[in-house]
Amino acid sequence: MSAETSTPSEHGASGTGRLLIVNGPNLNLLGTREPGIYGSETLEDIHELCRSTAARQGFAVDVVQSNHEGELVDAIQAARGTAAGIVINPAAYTHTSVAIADALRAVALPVVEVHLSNVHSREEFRRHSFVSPLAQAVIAGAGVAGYRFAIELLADTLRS
Ligand code: DHK
Repeated sequence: MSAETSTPSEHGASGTGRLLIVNGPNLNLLGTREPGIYGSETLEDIHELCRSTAARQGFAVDVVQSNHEGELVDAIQAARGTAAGIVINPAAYTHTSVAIADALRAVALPVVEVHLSNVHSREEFRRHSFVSPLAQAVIAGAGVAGYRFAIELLADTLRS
């Protein structure tokens, strides 16, 4: 698993000013992985976009990417008490993981689900998401900008 933390935001270290950005399997390969579908930006480009977007909104981010379902569950569980909201691209686990959906339900934080590609224009199996029923919003097909939209939406929600 790779995880990083950005500098604390103006909301201080209480945890209320932090967002958790979760990326699932194979997203570590972005930049070289099927660029016609997933674009040419790397995971680090996405992390940087998340940091700068969140900073403009007065939030800090913790980012995690893992190819392992249990590590993603652990990261989501750990967000209870440390994050105010979650942006998640569960990648292939979107379509298979009851465990990730249950972890998101358990922490009961606002969630925005992001997909780089338009999952509804692809194979049939990508149309079902275990996460969507508990997400505040689902952004698919906007490429890396989807992460920006998701953070802006979460920040709006958390301020209101
Ligand atoms: C990423 C993946 O790795 C796929 O398994 C999903 C998602 C779609 C995306 O578009 O970001 O089906």
